[in-house]
Amino acid sequence: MHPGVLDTNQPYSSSHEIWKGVTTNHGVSFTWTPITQNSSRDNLRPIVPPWDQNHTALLWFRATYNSAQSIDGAPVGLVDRRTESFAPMTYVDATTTNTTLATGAALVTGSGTGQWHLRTGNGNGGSLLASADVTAEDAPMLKTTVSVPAAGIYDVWVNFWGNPVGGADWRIMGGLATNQMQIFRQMACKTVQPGDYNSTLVLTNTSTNFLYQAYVGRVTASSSNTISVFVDDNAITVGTTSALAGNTNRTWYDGVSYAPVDRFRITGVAYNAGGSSTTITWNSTPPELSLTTPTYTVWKKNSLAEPDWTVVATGVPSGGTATSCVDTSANGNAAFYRVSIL
Ligand SMILES: [Ca+2]
Ligand SMILES: [Ca+2]
Repeated sequence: MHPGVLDTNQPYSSSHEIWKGVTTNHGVSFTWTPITQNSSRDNLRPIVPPWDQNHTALLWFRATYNSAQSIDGAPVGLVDRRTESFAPMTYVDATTTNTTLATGAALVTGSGTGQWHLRTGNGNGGSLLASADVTAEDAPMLKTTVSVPAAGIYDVWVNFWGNPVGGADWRIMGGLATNQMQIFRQMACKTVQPGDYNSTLVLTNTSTNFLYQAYVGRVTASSSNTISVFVDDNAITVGTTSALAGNTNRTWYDGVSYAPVDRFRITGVAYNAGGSSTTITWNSTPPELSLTTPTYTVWKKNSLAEPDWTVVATGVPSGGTATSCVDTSANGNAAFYRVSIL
């Protein structure tokens, strides 16, 4: 999926990017929008495996492809579920109040080797938890516990900082359980996009380092309405020696993000008596966050006993996280509506 022109939005390099092409005339022409952009590594070999009409996955790998025998890369992907709608992400800063050692012991920051350092003047909330940022070390695993608005299902991310220039390989480990820790490197993760959040975040310091997000999974919050996330540095050794590496593979842990998993559903129906119309509103996925650019069809029955649904509107594009349609045939009598994705 390449538009046939070189991407001109490249602050770091002319990396390979992935584009979405939409055709309405069987391939005579396409409208291209970027799936990836401003990448510091190449995005290669996209595939869309067969799934079903309500699910689409796009998988590829981000890599420096030196040769067929020498690749430094990571498999990444996006999953579209039409039964779910996008909800804005909430950021929670990691502090010594909501973060302890994974053992439950208090987090005591300091300058000692093997200890998390409170690095002030960077990140959100005015500080970061840093490890291996100067000297090689292995700081203990952390546990951050955040409160969510209600019991339910949430997608969860760890936010860390990275430097996309060559030679830097900042990373973090994260997971929802101590035995499910994954390594996340900035080169394979997405930079935080301000439009995805319900608050304003610090995204960069002097355009050198950037805030990244690492998806750690989906969790069902209990009735106590808390989510626990485990975080660690990634203490790696230099080559085949047992000496730990530092600096270039540092960890800067900033906080945790979550977003409720909301079902695709009608969220509001309002009858406007003066204008003899009804406004139907549903939650939707913003077009820029969708792999498939869905459009919606609104249907109506005046009685559930009627054999067929009547189309009120079709081809309605997503208006963002919420989309509305006005039924101008409303007459004040009872009506039933449904919305479908095409
Ligand atoms: Ca560690
Ligand atoms: Ca912070």
